[in-house]
Amino acid sequence: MVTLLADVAPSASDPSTLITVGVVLVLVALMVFALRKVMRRGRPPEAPKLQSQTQVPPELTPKVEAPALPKVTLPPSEAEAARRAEAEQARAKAAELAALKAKVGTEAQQHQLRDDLEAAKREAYRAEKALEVEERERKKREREAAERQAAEEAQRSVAEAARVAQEKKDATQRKVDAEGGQTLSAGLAKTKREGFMARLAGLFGGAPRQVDESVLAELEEVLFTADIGVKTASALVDHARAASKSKALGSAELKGVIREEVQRIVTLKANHALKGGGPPHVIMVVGVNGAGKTTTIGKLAAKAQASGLKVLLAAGDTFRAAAAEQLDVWAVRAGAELVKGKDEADPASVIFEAVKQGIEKKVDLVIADTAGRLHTKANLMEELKKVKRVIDKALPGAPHEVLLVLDATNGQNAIMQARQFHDAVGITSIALTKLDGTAKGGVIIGICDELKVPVAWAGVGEKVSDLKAFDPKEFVAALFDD
Ligand SMILES: Nc1nc2c(ncn2[C@@H]2O[C@H](COP(=O)(O)OP(=O)(O)OP(=O)(O)O)[C@@H](O)[C@H]2O)c(=O)[nH]1
Ligand SMILES: [Mg+2]
Repeated sequence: MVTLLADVAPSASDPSTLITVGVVLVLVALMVFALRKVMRRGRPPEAPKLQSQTQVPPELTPKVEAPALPKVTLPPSEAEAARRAEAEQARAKAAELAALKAKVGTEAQQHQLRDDLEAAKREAYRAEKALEVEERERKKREREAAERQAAEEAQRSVAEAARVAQEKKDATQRKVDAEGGQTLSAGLAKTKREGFMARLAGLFGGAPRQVDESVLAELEEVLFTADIGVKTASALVDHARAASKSKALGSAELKGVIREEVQRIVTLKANHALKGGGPPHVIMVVGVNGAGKTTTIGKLAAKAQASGLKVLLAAGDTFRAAAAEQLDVWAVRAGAELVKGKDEADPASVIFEAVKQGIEKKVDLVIADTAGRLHTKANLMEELKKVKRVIDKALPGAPHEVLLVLDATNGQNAIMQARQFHDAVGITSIALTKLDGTAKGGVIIGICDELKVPVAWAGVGEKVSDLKAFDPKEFVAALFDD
């Protein structure tokens, strides 16, 4: 264009030349305008403005959607920094070319610069896209780190909550221990919540109904599937039927009738004093394997020692190698003496020796452990009879108590065991253990009804303080009262 103007300059005063120049200028202007339009149409979209290299752009910080996600800001990676530098360079180059193009005037130079500028802009666009990819990657890493931190924090909170809960539990346990272990009613909670009592409560507690044959049939159905045994169940239903015949009963009154009858059945006189026959007072402890004999002996010894009695334990379970050691642990814990024989020694002779030593040492109480045995094994029951006879030889009139330990979780089978042990050695009292872990506490009713032997002790846990003197009133209240 400069050349063109120079060419026409000499004849500038000629009006036709001036018109020609004017027309040429207008045409050139039009061409430039049209060309720019075409160029703009083919140009890539405006690249976003680049951020400074050192600052993390605010939009890169992770968007916290859930309040639990912490804010995590990571430094740009090496790749991102490199992409950013490239994008800056490309943008600077494009800006430089654009400035240069604005300055120079020849068409050839303009043409060349236009191509260079286009190339530079494309390069800047590419570099910015590459940078965006890196930035997105960083955002992703920031989000992942935030999620990790949130998960760790959640884990810490769960662990903390568990620790606090455990502390509370320990404090409650300490309180329970200080107050003398689990109560009988706490030990019967499962029986009340899940056992036949829960079904009875449904029968007594629903909409008030007149007690008729259909109510009695329901009562029968519940009691027959309970753990109290068929004999006791039918006796209770008969009793309810007789009561409803003598006087019209509502379902709430039926509860009173059953409650009273259960109270009558379980109220049998038991000796909780741990003395009375002696000196010494001798208790022989029997039962099937794992019923809780040794544990109950340990608890009884601790109780007796704490009440000022002098106790001696006889390790009459010579069948299991570890049995004497187990009893020894309890003896040490209770502060009681222990007499044990050699492994596989005759249990009768070990217990004989223990009773003799008990007399010599003037102890108040001798408790003899025996090996667990199946009530159906005749020879083993014979062995028990022999032990009993030999104790009587050591101290005429002893044993003063034969304590049968029954595992409440055995349910009705415990009644069978009780019958057979009773037939063999004449049970005087029963310790019903593991009431805390079962809904079958109703078995007490069946045992008392069928054998007329009192449940003297109730095991409601594994600790020393978890052996309770069985109180019939407390038992009935725990089951029937709201
Ligand atoms: N939860 C609970 N566990 C008990 C109770 N009484 C005893 N146990 C547990 O029952 C298990 C067996 O108790 P032992 O005293 O060894 O029973 P055993 O009748 O002497 O067993 P053998 O000597 O093998 O015939 C032990 O783990 C005791 O801790 C109780 O009242 N409640
Ligand atoms: Mg034992």
